[in-house]
Amino acid sequence: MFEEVEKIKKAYFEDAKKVKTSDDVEKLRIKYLGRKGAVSSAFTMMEEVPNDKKPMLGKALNQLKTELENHFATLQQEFKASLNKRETIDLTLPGRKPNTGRKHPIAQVEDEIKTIFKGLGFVVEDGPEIENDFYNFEALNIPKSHPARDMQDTLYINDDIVLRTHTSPVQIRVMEKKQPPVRMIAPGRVYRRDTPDATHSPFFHQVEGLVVDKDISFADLKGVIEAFAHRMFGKDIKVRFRPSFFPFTEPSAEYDFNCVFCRGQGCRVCKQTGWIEISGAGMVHPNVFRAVGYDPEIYSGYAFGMGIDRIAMLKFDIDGIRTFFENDIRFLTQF
Ligand code: FA5
Repeated sequence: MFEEVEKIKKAYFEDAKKVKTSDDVEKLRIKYLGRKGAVSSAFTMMEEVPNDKKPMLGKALNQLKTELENHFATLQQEFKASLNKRETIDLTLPGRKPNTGRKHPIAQVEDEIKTIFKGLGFVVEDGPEIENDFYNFEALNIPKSHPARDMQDTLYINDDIVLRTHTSPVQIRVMEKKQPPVRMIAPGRVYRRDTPDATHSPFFHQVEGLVVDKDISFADLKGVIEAFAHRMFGKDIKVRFRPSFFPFTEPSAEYDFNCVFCRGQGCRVCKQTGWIEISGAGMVHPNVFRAVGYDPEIYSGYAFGMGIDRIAMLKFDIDGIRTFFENDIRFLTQF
C-alpha cells in the first residue's frame, strides 16, 4: 500500500519533468490531482486496509496530496512566467519604426540656395525679423508718406517697429558694418498683409543678394541669376527680366522663371502667363549708398530679393504655397 503511494509520487515527478505546453500542465493536473485522478483513487485504498493501518496510510496519502499540490502550484507559476517572458521577446512581431524628424522642404531649398551662392563666392549674412522703420524703409530710399510704402502691405508693431516686409534691410545692416567689396546673400522670413492665393502667403521667405564693388554692371546681375537658375533647375530653365520699379534700385527689374506646371502654356498657378515671378532686382540706388556712407561715384552694385517659397514650388512641383505652412505630416514626410 505504501509502495503504491511511492509509485504515484515517482510517476508524477517523472511526468512533471516532461511538461512542455499549457496543455501538458492541464493533463498532469487531471491525471494526478483531478477528481478521478491518481491521488483521489489512492484514497479508496483506505477502505481496504485494516483499521490499525488506517491512520498511517491516511497520513501518507495526505502527505502525497500536499506534496503534489505544492509542486504542481509552483510548476504552474513557473510555466506562466516563462510563457509571459516568451511573449515579450516574440521575434516574429513586426518592428515598430520610430518617427524621425526631417528638414522642412523650405529649409532644404534654403540650404541648396546657400550652397549654390557660396559656390559663386557669396557669404551668408543674417538680420532681425522685427525691424526698425529706418532699416525696412528709410535707408532704402522709402521716406515716410512716400507712395512706395503702399507697395508692401506692412504689419506694424508700433509707429517705428515693423515685421520686416522684405530681406532688403539686411543690405543696410551689412553695408553699415563693412566697406566694399561686398558679396553677400541673406535668407530669412518676411511678413506682409497680402491676400493668400496660389503664390502669395502673408508669411514667406526671401533671399536677399547684394554685390558692391567698383565697375559692377547689370550684366553681372544677369550672369549670376542665370548661373543660379541653371544650377538650381538645370540648363533647360528659362529666365526673363522685365523692367520694374523699386525705390532702392535704379534701374529696377523683376525676373521670372518658366512655370513648371504648364511648361509655359498658362495655368492657374502662373495666372495664365507661363511664368512665375521669382524676384525683384536692380542696380543699387545712389541714395542707398549715401545712407550707409558709401561713395556712389566710386562704387556701384546690384541687389536682388528672391522668393524662396516660389523656388520650392517649382522645385517640388507644388501648386499651392500654403501647403508648405499647413504642417500636414502626410505632406511633410514626402520630402
Ligand atoms: C521685394 O521684396 C524687394 N525687396 C526685392 C528687391 C531686392 C528688389 C533688392 C530690388 C533689390 P517684391 O515685393 O517684388 O520685392 O518681392 C520679391 C519676391 O518675393 C517676389 O518676386 C516673390 O517671389 C516673393 N513674394 C512677394 N510677395 C510674396 C508673398 N506674399 N508670398 C510669397 N512670395 C512672395
